[in-house]
Amino acid sequence: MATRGFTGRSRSTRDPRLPPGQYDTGRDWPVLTAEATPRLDPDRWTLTVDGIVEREHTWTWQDLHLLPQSEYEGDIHCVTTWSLLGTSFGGVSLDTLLEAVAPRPEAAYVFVTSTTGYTTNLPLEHITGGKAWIVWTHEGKPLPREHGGPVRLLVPHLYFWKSAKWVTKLTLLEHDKQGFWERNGYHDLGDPWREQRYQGD
Ligand SMILES: Nc1nc2c(c(=O)[nH]1)N[C@H]1C(S)=C(S)[C@@H](COP(=O)(O)O)O[C@H]1N2
Ligand SMILES: [Mo]
Repeated sequence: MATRGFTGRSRSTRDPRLPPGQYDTGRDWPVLTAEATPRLDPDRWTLTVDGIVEREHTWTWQDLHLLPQSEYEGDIHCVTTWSLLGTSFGGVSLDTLLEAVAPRPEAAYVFVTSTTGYTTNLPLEHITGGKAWIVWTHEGKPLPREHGGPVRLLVPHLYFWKSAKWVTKLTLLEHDKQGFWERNGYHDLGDPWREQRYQGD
């Protein structure tokens, strides 16, 4: 009886912010990097949005800071099963950048590239409508280098491998094109609430 009572209680106290199969990492934010961590000079770094757009555009670090700033407050979920709950990031909404380039109607996917060559892919509708950001602060402080500083992509409603660190280019495409982890078996969308960890999930 005691065991059943305990089981029932732990189930009912599971944090509703945790998607299935995830655990709360507490205050600890793990680092997951496939390549060597680059040392980027923000004054030489640029962000380009190109592909199927009316007018491709490149922003410098300074350009980005002149745009309306936007904050995300919420959770992030890594496919290796940790979630970091109730955290915050600051930067610009991707809606602001996409407004400037004006995606053409055929644009349906985005292929994301980091300065290191890391890549990932997302449906365009998953980075519009207040769902994705280019961020350079975490909890009000500059984004640490190992977490993608100076600048990373943040798409918190999908597994965190979509949130490319040291992002430098977003290319809008008509057809989906797999990135680094997707080619290695990870899911093309990666919705943590549907546990889309691997191709076929
Ligand atoms: N450039 C780059 N971005 C990346 C990765 C990477 O290896 N390289 N790993 C991804 C994965 S699998 C995760 S879980 C998160 C980890 O971000 P963090 O190290 O800041 O926790 O970054 C994603 N973005
Ligand atoms: Mo990850």
